[in-house]
Amino acid sequence: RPSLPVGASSCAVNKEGSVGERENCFGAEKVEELEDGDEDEGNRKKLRVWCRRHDYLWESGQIRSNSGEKALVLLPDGTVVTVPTQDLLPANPHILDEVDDLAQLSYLNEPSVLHNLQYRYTKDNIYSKAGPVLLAINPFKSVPIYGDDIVTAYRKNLLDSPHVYATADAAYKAMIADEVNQSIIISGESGAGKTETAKIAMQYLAARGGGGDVIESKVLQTSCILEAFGNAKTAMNNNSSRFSRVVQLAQGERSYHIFYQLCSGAPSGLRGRLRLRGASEYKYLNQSECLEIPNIDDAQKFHDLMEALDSIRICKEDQEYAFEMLAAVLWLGNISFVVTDNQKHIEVVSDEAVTNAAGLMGCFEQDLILTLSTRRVRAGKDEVTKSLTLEQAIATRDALASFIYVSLFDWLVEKINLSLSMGKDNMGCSVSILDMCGFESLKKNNFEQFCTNYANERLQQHLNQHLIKHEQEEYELDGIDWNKVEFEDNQECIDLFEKKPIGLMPILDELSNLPKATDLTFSAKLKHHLSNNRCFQGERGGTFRIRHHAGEASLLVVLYETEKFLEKNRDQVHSEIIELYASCTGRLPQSFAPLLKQSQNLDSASVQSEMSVCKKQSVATTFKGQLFKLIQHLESTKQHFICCIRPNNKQIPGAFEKDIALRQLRCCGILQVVRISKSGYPMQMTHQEFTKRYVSLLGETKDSQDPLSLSIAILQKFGILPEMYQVGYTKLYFRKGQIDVLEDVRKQGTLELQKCFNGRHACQD
Ligand code: AD9
Ligand code: MG
Repeated sequence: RPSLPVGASSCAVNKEGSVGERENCFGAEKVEELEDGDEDEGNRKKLRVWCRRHDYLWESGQIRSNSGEKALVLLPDGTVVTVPTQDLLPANPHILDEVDDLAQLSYLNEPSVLHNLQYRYTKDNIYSKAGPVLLAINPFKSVPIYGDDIVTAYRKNLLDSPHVYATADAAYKAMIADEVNQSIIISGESGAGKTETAKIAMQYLAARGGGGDVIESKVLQTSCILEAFGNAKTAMNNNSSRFSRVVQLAQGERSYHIFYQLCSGAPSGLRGRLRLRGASEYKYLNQSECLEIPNIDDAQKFHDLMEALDSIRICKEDQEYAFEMLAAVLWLGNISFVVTDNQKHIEVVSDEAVTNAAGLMGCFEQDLILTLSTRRVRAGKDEVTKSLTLEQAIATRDALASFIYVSLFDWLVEKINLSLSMGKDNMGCSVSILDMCGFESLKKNNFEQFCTNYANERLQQHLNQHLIKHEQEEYELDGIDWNKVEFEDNQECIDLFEKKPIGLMPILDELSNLPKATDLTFSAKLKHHLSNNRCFQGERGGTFRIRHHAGEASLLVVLYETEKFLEKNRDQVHSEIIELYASCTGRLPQSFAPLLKQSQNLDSASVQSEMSVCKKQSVATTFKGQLFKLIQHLESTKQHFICCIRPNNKQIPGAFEKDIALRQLRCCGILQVVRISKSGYPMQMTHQEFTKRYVSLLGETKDSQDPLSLSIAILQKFGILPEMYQVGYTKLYFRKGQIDVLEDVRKQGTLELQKCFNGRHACQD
């Protein structure tokens, strides 16, 4: 029987799955007292192990001999290598290669988990369970595991292998049974598959709960519309859920799909009315030298979009108004300026861009020109008109374009919600699906990535707290026996963003309020105040780095450039822009009257001496507030988790790169989640809840009996083994599947089952 010495403080997860004392990161297990019945060579048993060859590369092998500190290992290619024993980890027998829940692995360590997931992935088993979490590994190709037949199979419990359908089904059933709102939280980096997963979940819920084809198809069509207006091609994902990219694009990326779809798909009548050209003729679209996405037909997509808009009953007139606004945005981008008077003044070049933009918006050309080139300024009691600098004029033009796009998007969402709720009573319970823009680390990262990555840190913290921290804290507080699973959470990184007064966001807001502050003074201030922070590294020349998903295992160092951080965070909308938009005769501007009014009220309270701008909360602070509300909502629901993994950075099928997958698994603390699930108690009820639910199964009871003794009596009567549950101060904690038998008896309540059970009980006795 081979045995290897172990480090002083180590201990292992044994084959029964009990957890040792020290497991603070992946791979804390050591090869110890292992016996492998899987392979037999005569009488000599060979121990299957993983041996670390490079940082992430683990190779499988068999131990030939070991001398304590080192072992001779036979590799699959026939070579025998000497490996220090600290670089060895136990491997699972082959029979476990394909288990669909990582909790079923005997040995839970990095290489074993990766091996299992990769093995399954190569067989197109893209879904696996990690305890309570569904892991979804992006196949980057179509896999035949969706559609009506499979929906039906899950609905009828004919299939129960891990699947988004299974998760959606669990949420749906729990909503009906418990009358509690549910949520499905989908996390993962950019391109990991969140939006696709959300659509698959919607497809299932629409089929189950729609009550008719109409609502089902409407719900599904909304994705097509929201993606056209809210998704864009990025370096990481050709269909990335993004925000704020109307006026500036990084090289190789695209603006929102809808612009390209409109340019290539609009029928000739519409083209004429919108004075539309090809995408390559618009500056907002041609600046990034990327107009097309391989294998995507924008014209066809436009056709699909029109069908989707029809199906959710957005009338043709409204559709046309929306397209007018899109064309107005594109023409605005083509408006240019000339500098006159020794660089002091600018003038708007009077060309077709101005004419077309004004025409489409429904305002006078002269009004548009004035808004883009001048500003009213207070001088004492009087108001004078001042010419803008070139930089200010460009910023005003871009702000107007962004403002129109945001208004359009909000209008669209409102229309969709109206259409979906039509004639329906919305008082019932709900299943919410959370899909948001995923973590990004590009060559150049800016304010957008800053906000997106912050949101992902917050969501990650929520997941960690829910799945790792709270669960264990509860066990401890309720006084049950528990070996703690250690986990280094990302609080440090969250603090770096939020901590007042010297976190990234408070400093950003402070400088955004100072008219003279620049992106360079911002980065200098960050460097000055945050140099000692483990997650931060200030640099020269307006850049800084953040170590995301903080922790020793963190590999995610992202470089941010502060250029335009302050401007984007301020997102100033001058009162002239709002006035101009409100004066437009277009239907869309008109339907924004309430929003505009609100902005103007804010504005009148804050006319500044230099320029009149709408003083409002900064973008980062507003975003943070929305995020908090979102998390609060999630906490008020029963939560289901799906973690999407991107197996490679090239968006190609069949390539499972272990280091890339591993980093994402580490960030989500997947191994810790599985460990807790394996040795934890997924089913919990207070003594009172338990008694209320099952006391009738006892037959006669005495009034004087308290909930705890009643609970124990029920457990004993039904033969639930003591090692399968624990009694806390307030709750009872059950291992997986332990109360199923009680549920069966309770549900069916038949004498026969009771008799049958009594028989089994007698047998056990
Ligand atoms: V982002 O944070 O919005 O940038 P997501 O949403 O995580 O990102 P998305 O769902 O858009 O990623 O998936 C990226 C691409 O992967 C899709 O366009 C599909 O080509 C591919 N994908 C993802 N999931 C599946 C799937 N279950 N089946 C087939 C998939 N292809
Ligand atoms: Mg997405």
